[in-house]
Parts: sequence; structure tokens; C-alpha cells
Amino acid sequence: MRTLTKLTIALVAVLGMAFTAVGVVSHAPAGAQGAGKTISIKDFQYNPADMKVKVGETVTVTNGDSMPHTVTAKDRSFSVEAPANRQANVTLPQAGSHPYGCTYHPDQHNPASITAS
Ligand SMILES: [Cu+2]
Repeated sequence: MRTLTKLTIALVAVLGMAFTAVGVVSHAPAGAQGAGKTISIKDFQYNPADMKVKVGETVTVTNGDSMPHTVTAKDRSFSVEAPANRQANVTLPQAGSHPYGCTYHPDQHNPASITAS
């Protein structure tokens, strides 16, 4: 029984470290500077609401709210989740005008779109 308990504790510790490592790699703290274009989300508002990019360009999504949001194309050509007070990157794979929204709060964000050319 003592051995099983030790194994359980070790397993929990390893899993905890693994999740921590994934979080660090995937999402830089909000406020870290990216080289490209940025969409900021604060109080459910996408800013800027309209953006022009090149196909294949990476856009940084910075979430300043205390809850996660997504930038998800209505046509599903791209989607990314920005955790609370974190940022994430998304790449635009298709040319065209792509209205997008948040899958968690479909009716609470301002209308927004990205046009890729
Ligand atoms: Cu949202």
C-alpha cells in the first residue's frame, strides 16, 4: 500500500510537470512581443475588428481577459484558443475575407474579420 501511494504521488508529479511544460511552450505570457500582427482581446472586444494579412502570415492573439477566448473563422479555415491572460498564434491558410468569432461566447464579442490575400 505504501508503495502504491508513492507511485501515485510520483505519477501525479510527472503529469503536473508535463502539463506545465506544454503550457509554457504553447502560450507565451500576454505582453510578450511578437514580430507580426496582433489581435488584442479585452472585455470581449476584438481589436482591431478588421485586419488584412498575407496568406500564410501568422497573427498573434493576445487575451487580456480573465477567461479564455478563441479566434475561430466562421468558415472554420482557422481557429486558435487564447487562454486567460495569455497569447497564442494562428496562421491564415486561405485567401479571402474570414469573419470570425469566439466559440465560447458566440454572441458576446464584437463582429470581426481577417482578410487574407
Ligand atoms: Cu470569448
